[in-house]
Amino acid sequence: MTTQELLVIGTYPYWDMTAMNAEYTMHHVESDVAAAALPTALLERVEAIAVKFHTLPESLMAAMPSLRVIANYGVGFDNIDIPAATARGIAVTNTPDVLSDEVADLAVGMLIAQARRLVEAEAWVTEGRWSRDGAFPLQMRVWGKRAGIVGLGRIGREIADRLVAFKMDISYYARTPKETPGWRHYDSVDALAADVDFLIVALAGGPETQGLVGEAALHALGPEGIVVNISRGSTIDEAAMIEALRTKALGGAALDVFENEPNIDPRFLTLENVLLQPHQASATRDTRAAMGALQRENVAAYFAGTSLKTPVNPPAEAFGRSTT
Ligand code: 8YV
Repeated sequence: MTTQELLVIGTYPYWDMTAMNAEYTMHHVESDVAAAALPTALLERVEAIAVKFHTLPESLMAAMPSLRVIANYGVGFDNIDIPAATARGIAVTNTPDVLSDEVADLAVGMLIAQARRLVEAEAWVTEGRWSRDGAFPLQMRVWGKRAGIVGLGRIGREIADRLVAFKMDISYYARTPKETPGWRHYDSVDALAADVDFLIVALAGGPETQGLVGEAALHALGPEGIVVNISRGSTIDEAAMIEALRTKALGGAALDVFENEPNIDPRFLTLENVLLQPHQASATRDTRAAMGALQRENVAAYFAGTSLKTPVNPPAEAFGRSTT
């Protein structure tokens, strides 16, 4: 244990807790609300935070004048007020790349599960309907269909690569065209949705992508279409999606992310054309171990005064460790 102090916010696997506890004087709380209630003297001297899943509002940053680095567990950092952190000279880091394949795997799995109704098909067996009622109803083909990827970042690209192996025709929405093996670029989500069978949302969360997949896109996708979301609940207009699913204007949805997790809109539970997952796209032991390790590498780089591994706001060089 060193005298370097680390404020750890959130619920971590034991291996991360053990590692952080071995490397730092660790102050652990389960939430940002609990962090705000810590003794003032502690908050005033802590330079580094490791946060998982919880929000990090400006009010907490304001209560921590020595804070210089926030290491986020996760590639998405919409839980952190980045402009406020930048304005206060606080570096923010995330955990990209190490989870892209994992998230892409789940996206493809969810798409197949929804199109082929794997959950209902299993119930058909376990509830005795196979012997009682006969064959399970015919379902939708997956391979060879037209896929639209909304957001061709690291995760979107992994999803597209996998769908190529399913002989799909790939189109994507991005603000600017990317270098791809001939995939079609759209600068409008609505236009993309009109031209595909499956819409897979892989956008970064945050104000810029809030409701980017709206009612028009969901209706354009249509009664035979399926939307898959492994990004953030905020990227799809959730009320419009629930209504489109209810009226069957949209064929189906496979969702790993929601507004207001884990207290999701109860109307989702009344829909028969959805596959609902508990925000688990990156949640394998291997990938979560890699995410925790990368988060700690960022904290260690800060305390060593070296470049942060994966900074998300202005250059790590701008934020030296305080010498006081
Ligand atoms: C995690 C995620 O579930 O990386 C992300 O952005 O959404 C997920 O990998 C999240 O970080 C909470 O632990």
